[in-house]
Amino acid sequence: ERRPVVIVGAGPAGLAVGNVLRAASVGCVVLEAESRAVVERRPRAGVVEEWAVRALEQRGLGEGLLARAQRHSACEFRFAGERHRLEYGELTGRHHWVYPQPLLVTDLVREYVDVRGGDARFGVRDVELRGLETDRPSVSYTCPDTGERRLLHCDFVVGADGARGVSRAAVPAGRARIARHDYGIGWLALLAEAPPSSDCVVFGVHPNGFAGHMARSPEVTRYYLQCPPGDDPENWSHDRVWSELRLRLAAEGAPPLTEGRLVEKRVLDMHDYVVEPMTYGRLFLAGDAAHLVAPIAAKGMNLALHDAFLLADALVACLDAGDRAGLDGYSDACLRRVWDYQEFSQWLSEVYHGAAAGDPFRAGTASARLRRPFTSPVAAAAFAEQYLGTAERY
Ligand code: RFL
Repeated sequence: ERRPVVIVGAGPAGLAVGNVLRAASVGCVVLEAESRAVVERRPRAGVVEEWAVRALEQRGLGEGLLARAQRHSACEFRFAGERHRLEYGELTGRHHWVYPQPLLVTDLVREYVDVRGGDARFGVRDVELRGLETDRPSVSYTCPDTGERRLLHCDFVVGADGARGVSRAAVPAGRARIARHDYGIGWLALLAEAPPSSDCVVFGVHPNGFAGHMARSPEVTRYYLQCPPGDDPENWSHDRVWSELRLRLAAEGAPPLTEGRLVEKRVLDMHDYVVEPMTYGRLFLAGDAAHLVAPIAAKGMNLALHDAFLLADALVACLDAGDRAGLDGYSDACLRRVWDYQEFSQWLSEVYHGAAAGDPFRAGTASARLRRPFTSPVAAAAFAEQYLGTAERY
């Protein structure tokens, strides 16, 4: 079998690429290790930046999001028993959209498979990439039902198989640099069957550690609690979680938290990596396969979409018109935004975690950093711009 483009991974990155290629009538196939049902249900991100909303809309992929997402225009920091609200919508004229990742992925799968007639093969195993440095790369995999081995010849491979995929590993050592950063902290990521307890995202900065509150839907709220890296989620009983959330998110005049059953409870070890360049021969990495950004500033899915749209346009230009400029500039263009977002996450991490670092000097500087946007309008505007992501390209 032959297809111009093989896409490995049906997450936001792979599906966005597939949709744009289908709209341009470029032949492609998406190979996904999980079933369609699993991919459509995996809870993760929920914050989409305005430029990404516009980019989805321009590609005919924003209908579900625009109909159902909540538009947010402010966030709130709580520290020293006080509430400080940052109206980023007023400061920049731009917003965040809260739309759970499973809903976006469901929209993208439906559009790709059911509307645009795209070829997606779910449940495939043992994906292997070959000949990436030649003009005739190929991808092989095992079929879920028959156990038969299949081979796909192609012109380009899109490695969009996330942090634990095989694409990144197909780049030989010495052909790409992997820059890593470990925050040395954990976050207990929680999903509660409880309505949000605020109309906006809330960040609690407390000597016991960071706590976060993020609406996901009228019925479900995501919470985070800073914890030691590698901590066992079983150490966090229902009562311990809610009493720690109440403590770390306490502030004068704050409405009480609405408790609910915890339907997800996992510890994330907060770390980042960046693969440079994001290409190797005819392999183009996109999304978490190329760069992981700890969920400190809710950037990961946005970066995945940014890569995907750049890459899809570049592939169409190359395959339709023989124009390679987009593919040649792909890695540099993505990495500018990637490093910008990594830097902001690192900056914000100190705001969140400095108070609990056990070091009075760090606690002092973190507190100064935290207060600055609430005392200087210029600092507030700078924060808002980075929090929302630059609108530069879309
Ligand atoms: P994905 O979504 O991981 O999709 C990769 C797909 O590839 C499949 N796969 C394979 N398929 C075939 N063969 C193989 N060998 C394969 N190996 C893997 C996988 O099954 C999967 O379907 O990567 P993609 O598309 O790059 O998208 C990245 C985003 O999912 C990720 O950055 C975000 O979820 C990060 N993130 C957040 N990002 C935001 O922008 N805003 C947020 O609010 C936000 N919150 C979060 C997050 C990530 C979290 N976790 C779980 C780390 C909150 C959490 C808790």
